[in-house]
Amino acid sequence: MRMSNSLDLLFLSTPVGALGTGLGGGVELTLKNIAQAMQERGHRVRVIAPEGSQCEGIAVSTVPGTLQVTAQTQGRDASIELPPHPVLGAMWEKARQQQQPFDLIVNFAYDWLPFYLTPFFEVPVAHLVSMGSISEAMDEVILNSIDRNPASIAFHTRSQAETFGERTRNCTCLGNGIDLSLYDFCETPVDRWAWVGRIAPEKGLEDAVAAVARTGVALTVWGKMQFPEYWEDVRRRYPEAKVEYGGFLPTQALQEQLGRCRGFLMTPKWVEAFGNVTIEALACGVPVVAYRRGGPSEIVRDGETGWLVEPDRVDGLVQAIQQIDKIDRRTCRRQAEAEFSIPALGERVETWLCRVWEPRRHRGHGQL
Ligand code: HBI
Repeated sequence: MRMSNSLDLLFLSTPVGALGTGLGGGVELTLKNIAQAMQERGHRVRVIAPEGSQCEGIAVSTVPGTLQVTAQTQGRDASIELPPHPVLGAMWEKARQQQQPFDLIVNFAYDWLPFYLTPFFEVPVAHLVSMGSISEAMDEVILNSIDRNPASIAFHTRSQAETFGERTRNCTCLGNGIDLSLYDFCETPVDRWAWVGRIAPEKGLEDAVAAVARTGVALTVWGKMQFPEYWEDVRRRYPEAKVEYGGFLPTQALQEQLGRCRGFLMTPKWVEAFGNVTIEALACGVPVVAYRRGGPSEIVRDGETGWLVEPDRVDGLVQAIQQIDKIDRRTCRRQAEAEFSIPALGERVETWLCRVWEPRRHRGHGQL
């Protein structure tokens, strides 16, 4: 459905890192791709993000301040904390000051403050929740927002939404999308497997290394080296595994390397909200072997574009690795084109925002 009139959209980025540094993880690519998708559909987008942020082709205004601690390292009973001079507070103060000309604000931060501030804003605020349930405090503020305005909260996948309980059952699930023109289909792979993601315990790298140690295949790991001691520990536990670290690459270089791989391993220990790297692999024609857990389990078509493995079963990973040649690489690319292109994502996001947007009702004059 195409909107008769175009929207002025204000996107608020994650406060854990500047756009383009990789510190924001998947949500950096998500914000960039949704901004691109909405601009291609004739809407106007401006982004507010931490100092140092860059996002080509998108108007970004940056604010200084102390970065927010990442929520997934805080534990379920963690209190909500704001450091001195919080960039999160500065971003939302800027949004408050600049909100008037916009039809909608879209929040990409997985933080308490944006959800709490929503009813204080004159412009409607929509939230794209970028991770599964992590803490009581975040669950509470997200579920209260759903009670107040169910249309305003969107997730990436059903399994991610379900981690917050059944009160999310009517919420929109957007999947995700990538610019497929940046990903080249590779017909003939080399004898190498790939693992891509922030190198952090919730990503379960140890299982992928255990599986390649048992199959003898070569594995390259690409992504932000967030916890070097975790990397060293995994390497020490499986000294015989043929594993190398390929660094944190920008999309262009990553897709070149990733595309040549025979298969892609996804071994998340947490419920991955989506797993952008899953569709990046498919876009290059690389079959995906993933635990049947979270986002990837709703993306991979078992036996067609990869194999789904019982969670935490390394022997299941080993079997899938040994059967990877049964998957047709062209089918992988075709699924990415059908479901995960920028236009496909744009269609889903526009439909969602239509439901949140409301014609700016004439506001009374100071009525209580
Ligand atoms: N933690 N506090 C906080 N805020 C975020 O926006 C955030 C985070 N941790 C991880 C994260 N965002 C992204 O890497 C994921 O949402 C993809």
